[in-house]
Amino acid sequence: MMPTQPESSALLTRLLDGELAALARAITMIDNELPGHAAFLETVPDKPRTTPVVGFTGAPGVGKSTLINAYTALCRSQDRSVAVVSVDPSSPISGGAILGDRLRMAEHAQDDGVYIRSLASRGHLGGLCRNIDQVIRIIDTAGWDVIVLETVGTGQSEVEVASIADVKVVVNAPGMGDSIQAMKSGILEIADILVVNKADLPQAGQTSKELRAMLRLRSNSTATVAVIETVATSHAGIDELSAAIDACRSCME
Ligand SMILES: Nc1nc2c(ncn2[C@@H]2O[C@H](COP(=O)(O)OP(=O)(O)OP(=O)(O)O)[C@@H](O)[C@H]2O)c(=O)[nH]1
Ligand SMILES: [Mg+2]
Repeated sequence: MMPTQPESSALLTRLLDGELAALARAITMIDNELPGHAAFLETVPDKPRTTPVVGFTGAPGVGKSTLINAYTALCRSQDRSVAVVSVDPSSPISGGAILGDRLRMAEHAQDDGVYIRSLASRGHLGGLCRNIDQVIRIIDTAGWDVIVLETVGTGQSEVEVASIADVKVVVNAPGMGDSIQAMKSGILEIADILVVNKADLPQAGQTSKELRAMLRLRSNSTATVAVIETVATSHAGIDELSAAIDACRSCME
């Protein structure tokens, strides 16, 4: 059923009041293009976004969700609210992955200052990109302090999704030729910050060296890209990562 104009503005009022259920409802409407989503979006004030979007992308299993969990904990210790949006490219079969993300973020489950949402990409890149813009606009309108976007960086489409972020963190893990994989899919090209997660593993130093060597080969960029080693499971290196993210943000302002 089409929501009427008063229904749309009631949803907006609840959203502006910070009601989590209203945020969830609005995102579901937009993500699924439910009847009335366009009418609702028309009621949303058209103003420049003020909430920064920090994107974490990288190959499956490098530790993006664990890293986001640790970064979220740091933001919360600074009293910043965090909305996490995970875009899952393989969603029809990955209920398990989403469940896993929830487990990794479980320490924030009781915290009203953390909102976690998984979105399916359903293989429709254009639709996804259009909708994710609107999802981000809604979270910004709702007044969150930080938006974190998790995408699996395995192909060009995910690179495009990641490009929406103001600060792009590309996550790598030691061994497995991940850095080569990253370069092939073009994610190194968009990185503002390179993370070598799982720095507790023996080959981490080698992976950092390889990434720094690759950065030196890039001819089309003068910007310096930080390479930061982290152990997401023990929150090691997260202060440094957060400082690098903040430095990127202040460069943009
Ligand atoms: N040894 C070690 N393991 C880690 C570290 N960070 C994450 N892991 C483990 O790596 C596995 C994958 O972590 P996730 O955070 O789910 O990785 P992801 O990149 O979000 O995975 P997908 O969303 O499936 O692409 C989990 O078993 C984590 O516990 C780390 O710093 N060191
Ligand atoms: Mg994940």
